[in-house]
Amino acid sequence: MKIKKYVARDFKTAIQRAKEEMGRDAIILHTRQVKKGGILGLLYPPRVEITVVVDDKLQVNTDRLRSGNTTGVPAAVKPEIAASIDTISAINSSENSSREDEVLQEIQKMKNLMTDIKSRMYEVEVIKGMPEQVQQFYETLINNNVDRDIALKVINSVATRLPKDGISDDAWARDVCLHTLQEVIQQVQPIQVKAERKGMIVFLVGPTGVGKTTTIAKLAANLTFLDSKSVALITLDTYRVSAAEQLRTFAEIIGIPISVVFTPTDLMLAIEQYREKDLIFVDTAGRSPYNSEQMEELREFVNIARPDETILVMSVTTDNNDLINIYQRFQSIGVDKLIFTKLDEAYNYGSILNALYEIKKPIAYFTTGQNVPDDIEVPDALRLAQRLLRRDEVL
Ligand SMILES: Nc1nc2c(ncn2[C@@H]2O[C@H](COP(=O)(O)OP(=O)(O)OP(=O)(O)O)[C@@H](O)[C@H]2O)c(=O)[nH]1
Ligand SMILES: [Mg+2]
Repeated sequence: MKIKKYVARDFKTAIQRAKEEMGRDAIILHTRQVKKGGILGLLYPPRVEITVVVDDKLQVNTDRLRSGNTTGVPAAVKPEIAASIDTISAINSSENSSREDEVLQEIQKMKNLMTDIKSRMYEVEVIKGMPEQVQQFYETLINNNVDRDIALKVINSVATRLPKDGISDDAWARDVCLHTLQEVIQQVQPIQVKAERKGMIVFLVGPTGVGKTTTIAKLAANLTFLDSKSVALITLDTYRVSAAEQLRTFAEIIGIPISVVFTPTDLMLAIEQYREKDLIFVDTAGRSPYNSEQMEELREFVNIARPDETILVMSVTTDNNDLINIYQRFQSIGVDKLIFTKLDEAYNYGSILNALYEIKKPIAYFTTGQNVPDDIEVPDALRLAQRLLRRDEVL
């Protein structure tokens, strides 16, 4: 039996040395930190000491130890410290590797930050080279909550459309910018009721509380009274009694029929019943886009009804990235158009542009307040573009 102590700066070095001298079968009996005493202790960092043993008999015992049989382990070798050098090295290196992971993550963060700074510097350079008016557009867009990358793309496009040798006409530059913004906004497509098509089905889907039911009431009232269309309502929102009651009250005031539906079969029957109406609105319960069970249930209703239009309703008070996440979740059930609600509660309309830049679906309506049926409008792309270029805070 050979016992030896190794002192080193750190555990890894001590083990390495022990392994070289005593071989891989060596067993660590004991480890401790050693510090020089007295005043010198303050000057020197602590070191580690490991006590290592090589013994044939002990090797057999540790083998037993590894297979779970601790009988026969010599009293001097406490089971908890009798581990082979290789095991300790493995533990030690796994500790190291998690630390390495942390370091790598930090490096990645730094890299991302550098890329971000570089792209910002590039952005500043690009913008500096642009005409004064265009630089102002950029600032205004950012102040209106337009995403930096999107604002940069917009003004890049504006700059390429303006003459290189400077622009004297502010109004012209502004028109070019408005036109570019309208291209991002793309199409506006309110619901078109076709005379020859009866029983058109329109689903309104979306997260909770965004204004689906209120919007259906506004649309149903306007289509009934202003456009003389025959409208019926179906609600799938059977989770809460008050929800069905809310729509029933609207239906009674407008004087149109309503069905409360619990199952896909009931839905088919209700649709059949309203076959001769111009338009059937289907109100759905607010869904958390992250609740896959709720989404699955909604998908079942959509699959069986095969709506002519599925409109996703989202509030502009929702965070930019959330709007895109919500769309991505609902996209799986099929989304044809968008309605943005609560424009009256938004400080600016940048989030609409940001969402449309990614989503690329037509907008059907904006809603601008709680009043039924007045607070709804067909979006005007030019007006939205003008609002995005307004420099004052008031919308
Ligand atoms: N400020 C403002 N409030 C609105 C607008 N549209 C709806 N609301 C309000 O938002 C709240 C929720 O409206 P609902 O129509 O019940 O919303 P919902 O999407 O049907 O809600 P759930 O069925 O619970 O998912 C109500 O207080 C509405 O009056 C709007 O354009 N502006
Ligand atoms: Mg509702």
